This record gives sequence, structure tokens and C-alpha cells, in this order.
Amino acid sequence: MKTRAAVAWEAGKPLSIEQVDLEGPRAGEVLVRIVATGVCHTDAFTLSGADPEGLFPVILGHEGGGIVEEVGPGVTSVKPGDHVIPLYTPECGKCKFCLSGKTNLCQAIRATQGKGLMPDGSSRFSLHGKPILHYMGCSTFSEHTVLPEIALAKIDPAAPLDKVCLLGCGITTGIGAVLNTAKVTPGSSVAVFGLGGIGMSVIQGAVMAKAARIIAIDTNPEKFVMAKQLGATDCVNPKDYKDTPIQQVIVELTDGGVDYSFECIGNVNVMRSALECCHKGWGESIIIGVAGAGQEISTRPFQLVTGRVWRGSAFGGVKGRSQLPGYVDRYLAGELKIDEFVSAELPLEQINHAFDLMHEGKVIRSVIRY
Ligand code: NAD
Ligand code: AHE
Ligand code: ZN
Ligand code: ZN
Repeated sequence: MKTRAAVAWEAGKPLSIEQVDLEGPRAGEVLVRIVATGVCHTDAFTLSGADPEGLFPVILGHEGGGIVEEVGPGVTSVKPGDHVIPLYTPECGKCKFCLSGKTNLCQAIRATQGKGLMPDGSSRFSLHGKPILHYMGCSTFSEHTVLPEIALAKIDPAAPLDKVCLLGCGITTGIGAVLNTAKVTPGSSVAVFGLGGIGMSVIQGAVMAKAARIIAIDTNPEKFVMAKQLGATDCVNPKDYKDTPIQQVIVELTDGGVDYSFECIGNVNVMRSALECCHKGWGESIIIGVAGAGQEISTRPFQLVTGRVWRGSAFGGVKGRSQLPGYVDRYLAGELKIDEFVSAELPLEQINHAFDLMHEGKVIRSVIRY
């Protein structure tokens, strides 16, 4: 079939809207019509050329919501008409990782996914006979896409797909990092570095976890309005403290440091600050931000010797097929905010504008509606 997609032909260039060719689902695969997709900073990161796994040409996008149109041979868990959220972290339920009970990082198809290919090693997208790669196993910047069955969470059809698409990455990642990775305890102090879709969701998660103090940190003070509405107790702009390292500012604000910090930017210098603003003896810092090729984190080992802990979190530690439908249900029950995170709704033709809005710091999330 033909479908409309935003193609990234090369790094650093705007996306181009094309009628691409899409092959139907093979065994174990599913054809999904994407109804809406968010634009995450990771899409911009890969488009920039900084992603060591970034390959081109590619159809980006990994924060979608859609409806199943066709299933390939052997698919049993979804059928045409089902509402689904694509999962860049699938859940096969059978691999060593899924069975470990210790991680959400299913590895059943990670190798081919990282090469922009379906599990059988080929791509379903092409134009004029030349293959175009998949992205993070999702490629939600296409009106139709093909995914492995194990990379689909079946959700309540009552949920608006142009909202719950944000559970495909940003909101789940932030909340999950608080509840699953850090396991923030009631009464804790929390510092959140970077107030985009991820950082704002960390604030939401910290409120759910009943943190007593939530310090929101960003170089863009326009983000503080929403941070406070979500429950941040303090807002700090590092630019207001040019002569004092931001970790020292936070340590002084909190009588020795926070119990938990979250880096939601992808800046290795800020990752160091986020670790070093943690309380001696027990403070834990969670890295969520994704840093470019060749970049490394550093600190004095003494920071760890004296009890601070560095952890990382991918998709908030959430197992997509078994746990994501519960997040949708919590949204429908009014227990979880999503609508507030949608700052702009745009047609696919304006997707490059969505990237501009993100870089200008004017949105929490843009949602593309097909
Ligand atoms: P975003 O661009 O919407 O937000 C980033 C925020 O950081 C902005 O508000 C910006 O003003 C702020 N910022 C930039 N430099 C800063 C600095 N030096 N100090 C303080 N604030 C600063 O991005 P997002 O979509 O929220 O994504 C955030 C990061 O999380 C990205 O690196 C993204 O790739 C990553 N991410 C990781 C996962 C995961 O599973 N680990 C999932 C989603 C996104
Ligand atoms: N390709 C990058 C890694 C990017 C990365 O860490 N991605 C996160 C999700 S970001 C979603 O917005 C993730 O899930 N990582 C686990 C994994 O298996 O990719 C690189 O540095 O190579
Ligand atoms: Zn993302
Ligand atoms: Zn698995």
C-alpha cells in the first residue's frame, strides 16, 4: 500500500512528506493506522546526527497511538479494530530479560530494531524500490506502520488516541522513573533537571509518590508556570546563579542535598550536577536524558563512595504490554494528567514546525494528528 510519511533522508535536514510504499504484515507482524503521535526530544536527537545508532533514510517517531488494520500469520493477541500504543521497548514475555523480573528491557528484537529493521532483517518501508528504515521499532511519523505483535500494547478503546499517544514515551518515562526506578518514598525531596515532557512527568510522578519537596530546574523560566501547576514546590534557574555551581545551590536549599534527582535533558555536565546535588549517604540520581555519541559522564568516585547512587531508566522501567494499559486506565479514571502536556496539535505537513517549537522551548509536547 501507499501511505503518507515524514521521511528523514539525512541527518540535520528537515523531514520531507512523501507517499511511501508500505508492505503488509508478515508472520508475527501487525499493520497499524497511526491516529496521532507526539514528538519527543529523542526524535530530534536522532535527526541531529548525534545518535550513535542513527541511520538514514528513516521514518522517525515513537510516541504514537493507533488502530490495528491487519494482522499477519500467527498473530493472536490483537485483531483489526483494536486500539494500540506502539512500544519501543517490547515485551516478549519469554527472553532472559523478560523472565528476570528485574528489568523492562526485553531484548527479543533489540538487535534488528537498532538497525532500523523488522525482526526478519528487512524493512517494510520503501520509495522507488529503495528501502527506508524503521525507527525504534515504531516509525509513528507514518500514517500507517508495521510493528511486531510483541511491540503493541492493547488499550481501552475509550481512550482518546491523540492524548494517550503520549504514554508511548514521555509521560510513562517520567512517572515510571519515579515510581519504578527511584521508588521515591513519601516525604522525600526531589530535584528535576529539565522541564520538557519528561521532566514535567517526573514532577507528576513525584506528586503521586507524595514527595514533600519538588525542586524544578530549567534554564527556560517559562517552564516554571506549568511545573508549579503540577506540584513543584521550588523553581530554580541556573542562569540566576552564574558564580555558584547548581549542585551547590540545591545542596544549600535542602540542608545537604536531595533524596532523589532526575536528569531529563541529555547533558553530561548536568548529569554530574544531578548526582552531586544528592544527599551524602543515600541520595540517588536517575539518568533519563540521552547523550550524544562520544559523550561520557564523570564525577569524583568519592561521590559514590560516600553513598550517592547513579541509576538509569528507560521507558520508566515500565513493561509495555502488561503495564501500559493500566496507565491508560488511570488516565481515564482521572488519576493521571495528559491533556495538560499537549501544547500544540499539528497536521503531519507541519511536523518540522513541531521540531522548531521544541527547540525554541515553546511546547511541552506537540501532537501530530493524521
Ligand atoms: P525537551 O526538549 O522537551 O526538554 C528539555 C528541557 O531541558 C527544556 O525545557 C530545556 O529548557 C531544558 N534544558 C536544556 N538545557 C538545560 C540546562 N543546561 N539546565 C537546565 N535545563 C536545561 O526534552 P524531553 O522530550 O523532555 O526529553 C528530555 C530528555 O530525555 C532527552 O534527552 C530525551 O532524549 C530523553 N528521553 C529519554 C527517555 C528514556 O527512556 N530514558 C525517554 C524519553 C526521552
Ligand atoms: N540510540 C541511543 C540510545 C537511545 C536511548 O537510550 N533510548 C532510550 C529511549 S529514549 C525514548 O525517547 C532507551 O529505551 N534505551 C534503551 C535501548 O535499548 O535503546 C544510543 O546512545 O545508542
Ligand atoms: Zn521518547
Ligand atoms: Zn523479552
